[in-house]
Amino acid sequence: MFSRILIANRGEIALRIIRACRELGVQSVAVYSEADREAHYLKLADQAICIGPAEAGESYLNIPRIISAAEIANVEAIHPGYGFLAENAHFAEVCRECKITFIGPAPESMALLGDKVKARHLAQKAQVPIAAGTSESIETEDDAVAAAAEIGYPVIIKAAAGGGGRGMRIAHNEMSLRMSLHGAQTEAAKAFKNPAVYIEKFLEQARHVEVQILADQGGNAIHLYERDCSLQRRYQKIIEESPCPALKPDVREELCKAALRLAKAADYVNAGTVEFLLDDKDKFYFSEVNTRIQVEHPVTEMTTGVDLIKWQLLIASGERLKLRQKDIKPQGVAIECRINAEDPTRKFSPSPGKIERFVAPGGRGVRLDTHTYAGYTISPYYDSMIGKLVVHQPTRAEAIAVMKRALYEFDVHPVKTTIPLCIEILSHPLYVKGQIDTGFIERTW
Ligand code: MV4
Repeated sequence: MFSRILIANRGEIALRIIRACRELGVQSVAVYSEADREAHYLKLADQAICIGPAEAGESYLNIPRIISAAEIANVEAIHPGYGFLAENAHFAEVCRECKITFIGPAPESMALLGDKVKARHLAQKAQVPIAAGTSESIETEDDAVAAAAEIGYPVIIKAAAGGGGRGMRIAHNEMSLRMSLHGAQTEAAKAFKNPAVYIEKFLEQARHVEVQILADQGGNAIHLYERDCSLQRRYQKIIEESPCPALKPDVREELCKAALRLAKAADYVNAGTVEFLLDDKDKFYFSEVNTRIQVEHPVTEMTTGVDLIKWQLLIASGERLKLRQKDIKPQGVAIECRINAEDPTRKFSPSPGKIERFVAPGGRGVRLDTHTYAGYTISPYYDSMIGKLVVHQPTRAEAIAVMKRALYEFDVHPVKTTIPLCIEILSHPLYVKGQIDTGFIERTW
């Protein structure tokens, strides 16, 4: 195992990784921007290094500054967390050149899976179903219209270098496709420095189901079953749960096996997530691979009892998975609510500022992952998530009841949060029945 690692991230995930390091006897080096100078989790790390101003481009996204901090602290490895540099294959390459272990996949598998057109080809090769769509990127309106005529409307335009919803456009007919193409290309160019887009059949009212996997450097890979992440708003997840309430046992086995075939075809090493869309006829289609630890990983930790961050460190340090597939026996139901500092009366715009009162919920089967507390000031520079509330109970009905109770207890003031929205969703009859899909939030609120 490593003796010292650097955490190239901030907030609750930095704290989550610091905690795992402490438990493993690994020294942790935190980095921070000037905006995060006062954060309490920095005191829990063995060392903390300022890497620049608040703007992410000059701190958490700045490769030379992160590498300099890693050199000064003499670390063996860097954990990127999620967001920022976590899926940047160039950063992983720079780490390799500097002889620092990147706690994640090889740059080659990140680059392969980061290109969604190549990832679709790989899925086909691995006999993983994909939605009808173009096999190459599309440049002109006429090519887009010809492709859509074959696929059938509605279609969805996706950025080849994208993911997570940015640069996506849905078109229900030729005119809207023609009108959307250029905007999607421009948005993709701006967000990902690559204008390439491709087109897929848009699956309406599908569920977003993702499979958690762990793969070691010796070619061993296991899955840790699925999470249902259908409840999203503008491609931001709000509530995630496991197991997916709609998945039949035989479909679940096929889905998880398909995820492993794809991971193996990509020579994947690390924790990872294979995303699928599941339609109302129990058919699933590969969507993308997330080559990082995800925000919602605690859902799977609760149902399987496996510490995913510890396994990321063990795998990166060269250890083999001692977990076998047959040892993974998910128990009960876990639900996660993301607590964002957002104002629902202002279209959920970020609501930064000082938290004056912070009374955290607790009790049986309740886990709160947060870096915040009374007196903490939420910075306007970074995303608005201030924590994740996760419950684990024997049944879904009990998990919903405990989550609602915990959300009622949770008192954050005067910053506005998504706590009331989460309570509303958990009280909705369709949510209670598990009848949710990717369009549910936008249709209902
Ligand atoms: C789709 C889709 C329907 N059909 N692809 C969104 C994030 C990215 N990871 C994949 N996403 C989707 N891809 C096809 N062919 C639906 C989504 C989707 C979604 C779409 C609209 C509104 C909310 C959504 C929430 C999750 C996924």
